[in-house]
Amino acid sequence: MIQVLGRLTSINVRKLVWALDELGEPYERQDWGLPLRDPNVPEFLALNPNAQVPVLIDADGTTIWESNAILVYLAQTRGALLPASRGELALALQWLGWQASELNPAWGYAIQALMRKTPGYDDPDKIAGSISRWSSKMGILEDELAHGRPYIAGSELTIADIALGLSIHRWFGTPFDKPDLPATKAYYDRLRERPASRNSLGAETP
Ligand SMILES: N[C@@H](CCC(=O)N[C@@H](CS)C(=O)NCC(=O)O)C(=O)O
Repeated sequence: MIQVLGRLTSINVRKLVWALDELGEPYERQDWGLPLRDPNVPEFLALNPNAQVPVLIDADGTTIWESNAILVYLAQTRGALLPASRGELALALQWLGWQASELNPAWGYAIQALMRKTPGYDDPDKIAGSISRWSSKMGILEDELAHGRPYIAGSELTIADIALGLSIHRWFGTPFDKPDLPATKAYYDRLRERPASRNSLGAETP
């Protein structure tokens, strides 16, 4: 059976859980990651030298880290959650890459300050700067979603929607004054209606 290594409080682990639930694939999950189980041990580092979760071990022993690469692997090996047309496939991969390289880095300081309440993250200018960068990226997503397609790459859910959905869950779950993003809210509600998203978008930790 597929093994998922990573705590469910991790946004990146929840990507895999959601994708596997969409695929109807049974899996076992182990609670690796701080504070539950320190990944800085030889047993874990042999699987992922970055000491980060998630790691996926497929039934045939194939072992992968990097959550978005794992999403692509699951979609390709199971023949689902990626569009068949080249144009839509490119769009899905575009938004998948954007989620990791543009959107997520924007919230770094704000999440430490407002969600995790990490000591030392209390500089009002830095909090405001992070919120401003985060809001600006969310504005890009809002403009795209305002075009009216039900999912980011077309009419069907793809792995890009899973990655974006988790980032949006974090946006709505973090306490600060937010600009109104009606298309994003409608998209988020659509994603939350999917039974397979419950274990991921239903999580209290944004
Ligand atoms: N780029 C990596 C980032 C992974 C990552 O940042 N994982 C965090 C949790 S979200 C982690 O492992 N933190 C250390 C820990 O939990 O012990 C991915 O997308 O898989």
